[in-house]
Amino acid sequence: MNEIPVRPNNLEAFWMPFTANRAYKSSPRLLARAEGMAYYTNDGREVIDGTAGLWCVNAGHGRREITEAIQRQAAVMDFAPTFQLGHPAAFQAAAKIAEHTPAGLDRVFFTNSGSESADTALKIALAYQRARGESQRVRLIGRERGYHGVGFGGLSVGGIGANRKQFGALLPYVDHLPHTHAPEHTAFTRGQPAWGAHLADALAGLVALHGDTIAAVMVEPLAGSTGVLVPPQGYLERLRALCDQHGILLIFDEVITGFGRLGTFFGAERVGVAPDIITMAKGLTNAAVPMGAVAVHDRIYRTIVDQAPAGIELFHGYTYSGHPLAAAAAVAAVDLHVGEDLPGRARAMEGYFEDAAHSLKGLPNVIDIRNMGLVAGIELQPRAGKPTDRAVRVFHRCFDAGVLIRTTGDIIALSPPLVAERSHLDRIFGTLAEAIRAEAA
Ligand code: PXG
Repeated sequence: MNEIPVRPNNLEAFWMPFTANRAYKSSPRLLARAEGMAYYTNDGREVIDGTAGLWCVNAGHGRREITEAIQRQAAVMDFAPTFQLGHPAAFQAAAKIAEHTPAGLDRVFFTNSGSESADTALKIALAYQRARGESQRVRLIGRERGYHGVGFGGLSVGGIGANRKQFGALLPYVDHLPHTHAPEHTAFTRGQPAWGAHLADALAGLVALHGDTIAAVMVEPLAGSTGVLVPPQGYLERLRALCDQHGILLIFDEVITGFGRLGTFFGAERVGVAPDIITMAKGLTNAAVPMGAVAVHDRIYRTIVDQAPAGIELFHGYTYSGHPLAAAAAVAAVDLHVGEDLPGRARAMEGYFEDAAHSLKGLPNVIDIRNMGLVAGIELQPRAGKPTDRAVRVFHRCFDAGVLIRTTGDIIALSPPLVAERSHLDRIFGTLAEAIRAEAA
């Protein structure tokens, strides 16, 4: 059997994603092993995982239930097409997911990532509008600072300038709502800020501009990778009402907020707003095998499928849609979420987590702290003329002290596995506080 190399001797061939390749390769940090709440580096150091990998290992690392399900499935059947054929695990996984989606969203399309889920959801929205005789609805609305992955659809609807600027004009017929980041009104709010519901009214402005040509609006209920933007009270409700009023589909990108992160199975439940379509990935398999999915309202499925002529109803899909290993992992992951009530654990830990996050108030350069569920954003004053530098240095200090955090711009994002105990949170926030202090010294 081939051993996994602990110390690769050639770092050049792997063009690393979203990475400063030159800086990384001149001073690499390698992870070798993971278990429970921790990673272990290739030189054997423990690093407490304050970010659930990349917001995805919600049930904690190395869950035997998931690993064994994958092993069993690999031994029985490595691959089976889901184009015109099928296999039991994919149907089982879809049915299990549908048990936890908001009422009606019980048709599940499988993808391999959050990016593919975003593009799939947008395509389904367009196909739906066309199938119901509204083929003029070709416009897709996103939001500034939204992140929906890196495919052309999700990137176009997404609103992160840095991610877009290298790639030309992107999709036509896309427009954006304003973002909801407003520390001048909401700094140090616990949970959903009272200020900002009116920002949703920008959708009415876009309807005035574009008339009945809008197919769908896609937003993250809580925006994660853009720096933890918690939805203002009433904001998502207003978006929902405007979508209903104007025949527009509402898509929630729940790639981060799905699978317990906000203390409910999906974020929709926590915020009390039901979208028409939900995209997911990450926690769906606890990240043990890549998989994404799109949960679609039955009405949309029936409109596209039942009204189509005999034959293929939706010309879309991936070789690996519902891949047996991923489907087996998803079934096991959903079972873990239910069996261990991971959303309930997150809910029970939220108060302690919130207090710990807000205990950083008053530390040097901390200009905002925001939180919801087991997500916290800690915003630092950027260093003059050197944006991101302060946060990156805090990241390195934490990593060297045995805690993994995530930074975006000068915002630190924390999203520990939902199995975190108080002692882990103490260590994560204690180490972070030290690092922020040391960086100011
Ligand atoms: N939607 C949302 C809301 C996401 O957060 C994607 C789509 C894309 O998923 P894939 O599987 O294609 O990467 C994401 C991914 C970070 C970070 O540090 C966040 C993501 C990915 C990598 C890093 O915030 N989110």
